Amino acid sequence: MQKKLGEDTIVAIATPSGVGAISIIRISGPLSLEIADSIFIGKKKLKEASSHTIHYGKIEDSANNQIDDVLISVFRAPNSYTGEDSIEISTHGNPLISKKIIEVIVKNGARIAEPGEFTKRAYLNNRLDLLQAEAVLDIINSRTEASLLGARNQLDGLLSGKVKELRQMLLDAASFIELELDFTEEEIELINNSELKNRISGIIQEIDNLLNTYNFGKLLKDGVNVALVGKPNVGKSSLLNYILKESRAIVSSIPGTTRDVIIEDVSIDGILFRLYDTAGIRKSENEIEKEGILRSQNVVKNADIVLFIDDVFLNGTNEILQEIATLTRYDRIIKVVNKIDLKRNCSKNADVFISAKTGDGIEILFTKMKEKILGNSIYTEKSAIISSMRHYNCLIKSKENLENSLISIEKHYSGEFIAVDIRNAAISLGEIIGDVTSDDVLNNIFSKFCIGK
Ligand SMILES: Nc1nc2c(ncn2[C@@H]2O[C@H](COP(=O)(O)OP(=O)(O)OP(=O)(O)O)[C@@H](O)[C@H]2O)c(=O)[nH]1
Ligand SMILES: [Mg+2]
Repeated sequence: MQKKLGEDTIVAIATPSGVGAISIIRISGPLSLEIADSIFIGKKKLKEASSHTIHYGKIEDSANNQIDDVLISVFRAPNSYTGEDSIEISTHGNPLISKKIIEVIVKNGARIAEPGEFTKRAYLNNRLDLLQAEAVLDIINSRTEASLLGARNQLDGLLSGKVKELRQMLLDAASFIELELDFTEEEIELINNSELKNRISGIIQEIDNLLNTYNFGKLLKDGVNVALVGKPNVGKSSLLNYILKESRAIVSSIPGTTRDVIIEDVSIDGILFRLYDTAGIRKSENEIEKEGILRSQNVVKNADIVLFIDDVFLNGTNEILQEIATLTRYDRIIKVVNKIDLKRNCSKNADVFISAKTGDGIEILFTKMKEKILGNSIYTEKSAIISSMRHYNCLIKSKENLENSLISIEKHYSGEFIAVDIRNAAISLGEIIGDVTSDDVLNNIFSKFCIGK
């Protein structure tokens, strides 16, 4: 797709709807300054203002009635977020004011921006690559420190840098092969097959490393689903309440207290965990309880981590553990024994012993939960991580092409075939940063943004 620049001037409110100290209206496009001048009464014309300056004045409607006094920031192309001439108008934070101002701006020649259109323009004007544009959305939507850091790194170009580096290595390899084809008469070998295989295998390894970060990256971004399951009365709801530091779920000594699934988010060391407190699992004839137990089982199926909770007393919990193991992967289960305040030397087999009453062992439980997420991934704050299905699919496509090229080398096919596979692999990597991207992909990405971004 040809990158084409926005020809019309767009406007939108950039701050959340509702009442606040100030609201900010954004205008971007070739007529930004002209349109702003047609409604703004200040000391001087904005047309004459230099970039990155702020101006105080009043905004009037078409009948010369004053709407508000405002501050206007001027950003001139190409040094603005979108890369175009842009204006930001700070008004008093009343939605009626911003609505009126946007109306007069539209009357004077701008049109209302589509969701994400400012960022789309930034991308089309090469202010950001596609990965960075997507990171802007992630930054806005991040709800924990960890996901914010991931998005921040992506905006800073950590992942773009990695992808570009791999793509360049592929293009170099393809060029060597193609160059060699030009010299076939002379029998010149610029790069021998085993060297080529090594290089490609090395790149596949790097792609695999990125692919391996996907689960982790997605969990950081979307949160980790944690099921609290076990027999009735073992203290699942008590544990939920302890972690949340509030009496969220009803706790009672009567088995079968919880029926509906109770869902609460909590951030532990910057990672978002979504806790699901569920109905205790047992054979029950009660219709409501039976429905509750069915729901518990569904929660287990969708959980990233299953806290299988038992207490120091109960026997015969193995049956339930076995049932749960049919609903999830065994390595997702953490076996927890609760109520150790009542019986110190419990001989049960578990990953962690806790008391939801005193809080004993709960820090260790948190550590185990984090270990389950981090797994073997070697994650440092400066690791390139992928968290989007789109990026994952592009990497898979690239890897498949490279694997084909390895087979072609193995079978001593002509260099043309090999080069085509390698170039295709490079194109798939290019799609991640948005070198070649269809309108559909772009629309899909930017439609997820809010208006004004
Ligand atoms: N001493 C002690 N009592 C606990 C502990 N955890 C829970 N309890 C008690 O155990 C009983 C059951 O606790 P709940 O949290 O309601 O148990 P549950 O697993 O949610 O039970 P259901 O919702 O019926 O499946 C209550 O009387 C709690 O006060 C603990 O660590 N120590
Ligand atoms: Mg309960």
